[in-house]
Amino acid sequence: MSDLSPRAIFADLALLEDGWAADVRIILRQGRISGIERDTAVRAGDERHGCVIPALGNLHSHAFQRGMAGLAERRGHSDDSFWTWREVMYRFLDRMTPDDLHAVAAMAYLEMLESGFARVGEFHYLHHAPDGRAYADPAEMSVAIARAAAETGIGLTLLPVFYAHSGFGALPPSEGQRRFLHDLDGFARLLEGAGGALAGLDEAVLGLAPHSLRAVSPEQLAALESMAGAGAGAGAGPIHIHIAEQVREVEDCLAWSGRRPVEWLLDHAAVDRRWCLVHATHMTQGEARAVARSGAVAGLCPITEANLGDGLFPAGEFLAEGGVYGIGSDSNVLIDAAEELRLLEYGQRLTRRGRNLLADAATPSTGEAVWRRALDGGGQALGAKGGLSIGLAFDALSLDLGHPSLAARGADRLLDGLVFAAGRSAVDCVWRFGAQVVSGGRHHARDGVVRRYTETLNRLIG
Ligand code: NGQ
Ligand code: ZN
Repeated sequence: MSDLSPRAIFADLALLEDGWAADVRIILRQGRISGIERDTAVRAGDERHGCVIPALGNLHSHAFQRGMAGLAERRGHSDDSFWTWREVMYRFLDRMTPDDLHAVAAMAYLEMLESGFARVGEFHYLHHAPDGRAYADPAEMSVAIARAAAETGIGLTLLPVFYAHSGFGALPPSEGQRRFLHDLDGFARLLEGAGGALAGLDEAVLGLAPHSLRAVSPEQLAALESMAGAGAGAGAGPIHIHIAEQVREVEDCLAWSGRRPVEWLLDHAAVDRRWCLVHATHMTQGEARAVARSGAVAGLCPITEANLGDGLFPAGEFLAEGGVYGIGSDSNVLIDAAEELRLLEYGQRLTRRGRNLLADAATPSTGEAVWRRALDGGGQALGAKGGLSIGLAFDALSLDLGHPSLAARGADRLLDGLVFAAGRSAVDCVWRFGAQVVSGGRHHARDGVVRRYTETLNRLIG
């Protein structure tokens, strides 16, 4: 809900699009930034905060998986892997109703906001009823996602997922995948309904997502590309795809086509700035260079990639070529924007045996470098640019400067403190489209959302 009369946030320190500024008045009108004054004085009626920074976009989420966080951390009879985790995940989603999805997604979105994400890219593939049949309204589950976004106030980029096969070569889908499936006509109807589901939300964006090269045939991929609208024209939403996350996926793709997944995609689709390649973990130097040059965003999900044993993204090669990345919370096993960024840098440190590998000469603070890059990449991938500048939605957070990990720090050192030491515990207030939804690190609707979430889980797995 946006307010009609202008109001101002006064920040002793703010991270604006062109860098840090002191004594800043950010003037808000109808959810957006209508003016920015620097080196100015606080005025009566201003809301004052010590340090205000832009909130991030979370470019990859499967909200329902929040409900199984921690439930797949026990050793099974055979070797555990991504693929055995996926079996647990398929069992978890088996009985979820639209109301269950709403309850679980609201919990996930609330935690995203509390950690400093103001928008989510929901890679949404749980479309049909438990028996695999379409609901009377094909977009019923998309409506549940939109309700969770409305309830928590998070910005939504909805990415309805097309899913048809269980492996390369158009293999028939498995029983566990029955709730995900469409033909192209059915998917067109879903997209139409999903567009309607977003109607009441501020600045919602509709894109689409072929699930993975495993789940779509080459012909279907081409059809989806044209459904997404041509080129950079009006209404052309983002296109997201899971790719090259697991070594087995690379091997299966090679066996099927003689090409590696990223290589195959770049040869068969017009990959450009509208695309987000989720994970893109297993790339050769040549592939990393080609993705960087395409302008597509690499959608990195460090916590989930660690949790699932995926491997490490080749950040060195990719960034050397000017590649753009953003971050996503994917399986939502733990929701914390700062911790995603910390793990991204730590993965590089552990394998390359160096430090401050994601910073550069222009931005020597690693905390600031990763925050700003994730802001830009997330905005690009979600079709909604972020940042504190005139005309953009006011999606921002303030830091708790009383937090011990931030003591005696200013400007970029605050971001190093947030990313490397404090994590989400140093987030104080969060605003989305001008509305304050979090104070003192707590979302305003927390009690009710947690209660309903707990009841839902007791029913689903209790
Ligand atoms: C998903 N998640 O669709 O939820 C996938 C697992 C698959 C991640 N890849 C299923 N992290 O890729 O087949
Ligand atoms: Zn995913």
